[in-house]
Amino acid sequence: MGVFDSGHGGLTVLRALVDAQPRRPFVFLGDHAHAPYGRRSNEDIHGLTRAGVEALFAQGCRLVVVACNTAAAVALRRLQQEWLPHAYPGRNVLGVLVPMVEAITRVPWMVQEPPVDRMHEPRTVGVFATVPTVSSGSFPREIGKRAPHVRVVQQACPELVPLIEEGAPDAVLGPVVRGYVAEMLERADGVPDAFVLGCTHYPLVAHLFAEALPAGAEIFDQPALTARSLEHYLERHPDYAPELHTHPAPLRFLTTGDAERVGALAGRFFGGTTPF
Ligand code: DGN
Repeated sequence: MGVFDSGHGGLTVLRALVDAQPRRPFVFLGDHAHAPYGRRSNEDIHGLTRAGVEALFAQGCRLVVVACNTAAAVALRRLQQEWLPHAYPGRNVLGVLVPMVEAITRVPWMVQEPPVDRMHEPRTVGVFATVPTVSSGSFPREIGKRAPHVRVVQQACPELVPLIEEGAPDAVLGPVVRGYVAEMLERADGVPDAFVLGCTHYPLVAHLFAEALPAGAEIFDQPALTARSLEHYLERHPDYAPELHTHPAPLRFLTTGDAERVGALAGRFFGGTTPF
């Protein structure tokens, strides 16, 4: 099974996938030569994502998880609708955004309409993400399809991905995260009921978000939710599932960038050795 990301971030998702399904073989491809996607145009993101998925198909993967919110938000729908059915029938591409949205909208208070006397106080979800993910409107659109009465407040965090990639310490990242949280709370005009860390890099600073958000805030964890959703998908579509190995399956790590430089940073995201 293939896992594609613009860079390192998807390794947080791969970690959860491997933990949940250790006997399935995974091939990871990071498009480090073109990362970060957060600074690119939609056309660029679309073309690069398609090339990455195609490279994983060429490795024999029948199913590819686009483990990048930016790529999934901007490119996935078009790839699934306009490209895949005629270019690669019998193969599929999944994202990380819909599993998250499905998990959020399964929470009972999200799916029920608020009582008539509280209609003026809609439930609110706060989404932190990259600039292209926010501009794509994918989170509000997908949440709106399933829970139309829920209000979505988005906060773009353009500085976070470059700082996390550089390995900036908490002393630098903390104030940046607090700044974005403050902007979000001001825009939300009240405290949202739940928060989404809608970027694969943010699990690395989840503790800083938890410190900056009001005590007890509910934060949805994307890697774990994606892993659960993929398990359910493979139960329903066993044709896409690669064969289970009897022991922990081999993992392969590929990059379009400089393997040595990428390998040096990747362990922090994956939480284990990553021989690129
Ligand atoms: N992996 C991207 C995401 O989840 O949005 C962040 C990195 C990037 O290329 N901007």
